[in-house]
Amino acid sequence: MATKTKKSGSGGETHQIAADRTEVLTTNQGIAVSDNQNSLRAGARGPTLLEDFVLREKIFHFDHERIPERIVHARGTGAHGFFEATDDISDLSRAALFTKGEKTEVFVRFSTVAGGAGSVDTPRDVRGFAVKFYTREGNWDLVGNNIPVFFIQDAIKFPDLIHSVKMEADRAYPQAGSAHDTFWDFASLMPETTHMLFWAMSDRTLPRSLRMMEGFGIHTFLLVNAAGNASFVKFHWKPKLGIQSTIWDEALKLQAADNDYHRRDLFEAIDTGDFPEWELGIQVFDQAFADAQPYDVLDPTKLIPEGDVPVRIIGRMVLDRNVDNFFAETEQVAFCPGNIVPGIDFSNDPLLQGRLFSYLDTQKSRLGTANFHQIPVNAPRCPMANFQRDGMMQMAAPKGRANYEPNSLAAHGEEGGPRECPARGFATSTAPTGPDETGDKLRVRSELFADHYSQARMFLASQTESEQAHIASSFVFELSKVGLLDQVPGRMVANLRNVDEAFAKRVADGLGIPLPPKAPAAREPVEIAPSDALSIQKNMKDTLQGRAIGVLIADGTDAAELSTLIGAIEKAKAKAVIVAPKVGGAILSDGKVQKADGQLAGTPSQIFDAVAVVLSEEGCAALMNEGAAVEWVMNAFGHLKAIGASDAAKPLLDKAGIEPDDGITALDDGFVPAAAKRFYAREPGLRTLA
Ligand code: HDE
Repeated sequence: MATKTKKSGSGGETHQIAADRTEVLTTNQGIAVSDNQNSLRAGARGPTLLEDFVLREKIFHFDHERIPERIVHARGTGAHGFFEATDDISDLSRAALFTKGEKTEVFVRFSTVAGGAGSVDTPRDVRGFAVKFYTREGNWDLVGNNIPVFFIQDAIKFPDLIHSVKMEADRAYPQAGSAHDTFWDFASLMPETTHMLFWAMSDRTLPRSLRMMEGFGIHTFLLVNAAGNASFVKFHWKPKLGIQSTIWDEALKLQAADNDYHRRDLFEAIDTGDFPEWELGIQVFDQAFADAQPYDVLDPTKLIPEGDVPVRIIGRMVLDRNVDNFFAETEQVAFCPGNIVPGIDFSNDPLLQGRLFSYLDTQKSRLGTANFHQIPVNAPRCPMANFQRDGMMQMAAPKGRANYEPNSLAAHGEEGGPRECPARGFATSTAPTGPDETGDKLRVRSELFADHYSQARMFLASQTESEQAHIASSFVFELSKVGLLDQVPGRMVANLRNVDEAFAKRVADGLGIPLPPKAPAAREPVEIAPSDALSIQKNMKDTLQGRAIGVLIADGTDAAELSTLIGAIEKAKAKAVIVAPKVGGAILSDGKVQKADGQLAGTPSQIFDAVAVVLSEEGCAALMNEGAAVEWVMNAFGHLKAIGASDAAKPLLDKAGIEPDDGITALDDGFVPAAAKRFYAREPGLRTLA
């Protein structure tokens, strides 16, 4: 080996040797391992020797493979992509990433909030939507959620909120869910949670796919232009595939079918080139608008209705690359709302202000070092230079003596290091920050923060009848899981009376409790006009793109009928997933074997957006006694999905209790358009909703 090495000094030789050995298993010190099956022992039946450095190093490293999971948002999944600015907003912001046509690399992590890293993907929960933009002026982290408001108004309540919603302290359950005593105890004592509770109890917390949910920056931020003028801004992500949610019964069954439903969906979409895409929108407004509203724009439990300030689209984000390594990238990515670039600034939202401390702090605890910014997924893509030095796991080896500033080392012919740059640097804006910054030092909130109900009422009034029924039923379900604290459901309903009397009565009736006296409101609610933008059902896209259709076949299935159907599904840019009693497949009418993508017993219909049952008489007869086949059809019907069926499949549909409606079609041209919809009108005939 040495003979092949170019003699360019000892350093060059070292690298050459290392490169030659990439095929050889080595220890972390680069020493070749001769046997990776047996540890070193004194005789075949003797004790293992302490001197076995190969064994010791391997076990030592394994013992330390885990880092603390995130205290919230522990379960998540991430992907790489890019952001492209599509509109010129230089009048509003000087940020380079918003220059029309500019493309910026991004890393996105989606998450649930309450569950641990090993919990499931589909509980009723808020979803995190965190985006790291590696801009040419440094990293900007927009760390948002899929809901535009939050539970609390002040960072000081965050530990209480999270303690109450996570598994209970003594019994360590429930995992990943809010349907338990301590959460509702806290929520019912904190009327400021009311607006967010309505969102949380809606189908927003049951997204069909991470690719089909909206994202929000939640807080009011500032955009600052080159002249230093600031405007208020709210950030929105709008999914290209439209918003789509599941329903509660479906979400429960999804947990049984596939714990990894969302991460699998995202990974597979990117892997097959069906890249998820969102538009970035902004709502921009000024101080005069802010002053005229019946709510405070610094209050994170309030949104700005889109009817008052329309969302202007300024860019698009595409996720086009899966991670190479989950731990190195998704687990080690460190988002900090404090990472901001010139042209964007913080508002005085008291929740945001608290976050600016928390995220930097938590990274030290999770990643173990102040040098976490050197981990590749966190490192800026633009040059960085400063006088920060040393610390655990320092990977850089800065040369020279310049580790302080000011210095005059350059005058001595040495490297003096970087200098501040007022023209390019981040400068906190002088613009609207509120009138009270010179006031007394007080632990108080601004007056309008006391209105806890007006926007909850607006949200409820913006929903379809079916959505309102889902929200009422979720309140009933969750409060029915409150066990020992029997004062809690009544206290919650007493708060709900401030939002809507009929709704509160509905929840009380669903719980079978008397309507309690109305809770006194800290501030009387006002009427705010409903907004269609707040409803999922009013905004769903009739599209099959990005969706999956389950196609049930058995021996004897008509080959031509099947191939026409698959062609139509694929033409609509959806995935046809063949399901058969055996994964080896079924023998079709033409005698050929059609392999299945999933075995019936392990591929229930809840994982699909619509189903087709393509059976011959013989195949249907065989499936009539198959519980999984009857459930397959029954659940698709119960989850309000379209069912396309061949004539011969009718007995199976009858056995599953399927009643004809617009969603039950033949396998003709009617199926694909129906499959793009959900049939909410079917629901009242199927289950009792509150
Ligand atoms: Fe977070 N939050 N949060 N949060 N949050 C974290 O940071 C915190 C809040 C959000 O995929 C933690 O790195 C405080 C609002 C997302 O890695 C921690 C407060 C919103 C993620 C933390 C809030 C969020 C986090 C845990 C109240 C929506 C996951 C691990 C002042 C706008 C990011 C970590 C990822 C993660 C603190 C409130 C979104 C502990 C103190 C409001 C999407 O720092």
